[in-house]
Amino acid sequence: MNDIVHKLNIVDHSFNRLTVLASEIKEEEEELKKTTVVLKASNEEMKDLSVRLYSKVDTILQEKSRLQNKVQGLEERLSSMSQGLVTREQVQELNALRNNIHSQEQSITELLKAMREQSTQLNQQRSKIKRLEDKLATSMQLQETEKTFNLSNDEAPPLPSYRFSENINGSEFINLPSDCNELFQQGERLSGVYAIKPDTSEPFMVFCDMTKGETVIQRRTDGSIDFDQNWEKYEHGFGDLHGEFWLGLKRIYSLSVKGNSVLHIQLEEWKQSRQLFEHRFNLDGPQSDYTIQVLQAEDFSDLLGNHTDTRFSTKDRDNDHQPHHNCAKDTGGGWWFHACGGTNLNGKYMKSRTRKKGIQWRAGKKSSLKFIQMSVRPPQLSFLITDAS
Ligand SMILES: [Ca+2]
Repeated sequence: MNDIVHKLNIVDHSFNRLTVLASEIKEEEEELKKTTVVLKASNEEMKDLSVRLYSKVDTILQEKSRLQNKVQGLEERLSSMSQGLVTREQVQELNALRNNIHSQEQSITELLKAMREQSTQLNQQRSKIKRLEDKLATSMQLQETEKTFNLSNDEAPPLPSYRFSENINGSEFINLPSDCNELFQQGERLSGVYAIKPDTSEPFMVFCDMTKGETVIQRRTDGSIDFDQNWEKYEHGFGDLHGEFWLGLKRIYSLSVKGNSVLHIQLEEWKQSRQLFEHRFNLDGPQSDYTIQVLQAEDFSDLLGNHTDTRFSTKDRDNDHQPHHNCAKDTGGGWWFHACGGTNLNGKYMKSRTRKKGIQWRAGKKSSLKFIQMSVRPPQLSFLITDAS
């Protein structure tokens, strides 16, 4: 019996051990399962990674091949350019140089752009300076003119002409207006001395009356300038543009060469109101001694109507219609004389009302004048004014 009990115990014990073993085996199996899952996942990852690596390597290899081809091409080109004498270092150097040249080219383009802008600004400043220099030259010449006049009262001073600079060419004058009216059309309204350049003439200085945009050709105000001058003076002009002057036949001709110009005369008798006369005229050139043609003379007859088709006369060039007289010599001052008793706005200036040989302007009436201004403008603005204050 004891033996049976002992054997049963052993079986029981064995059974227990088997149970434990089975349990352990089960646990181990569970763990193996988990490990397998992890390993499977790892494997998948590895596969993916390797695919990606292979792909990357492929790309790198392709890139390498492409670069190799490029380098080879460059080397071939460089070697053909320099007859096979170029080393790899030289190739790199040349490439670096090429990059440098490219960026320098860009810098140069930018510099050129900046330079162009600066050049434009400089040109603007240059023309500003030029205008200021012209103004200065004019004022200096006027001062010289005044000095000349103060030194010698017997001779009328020469009118200032446009001063040429040494370093400028003819194109500089393209911008000068052809007359005061052109300045007026451009909006200039300040009366004063300006440089002009008529189409057929050298540039010269004029006084612009900007009331209507006219170029002043003669002015008498106080008798400070002697108008009893010879042909040479009447042809080239004399006096002071700011005071009394005669612009000169040559210049008056260049201002009216297009024909049908308007001559505007303002007159003021002593203790009388100012009168204005306007009329169209043509002026011939030096070859016919500046013959004047007065057109449509009905309201102008007192002044120049019967002077039409008359050459200009001075004391040393008698072109008047009086065979036994020299009107210019008799009355003083050059003019378009028909007869000696007619109008002469260049006659002797008298500081009184009734004197013979004064500035005669009405035939048969011995009245002298206190103020005269003669100015011209182109024909397109012509209109007739016979009386005004
Ligand atoms: Ca004569």
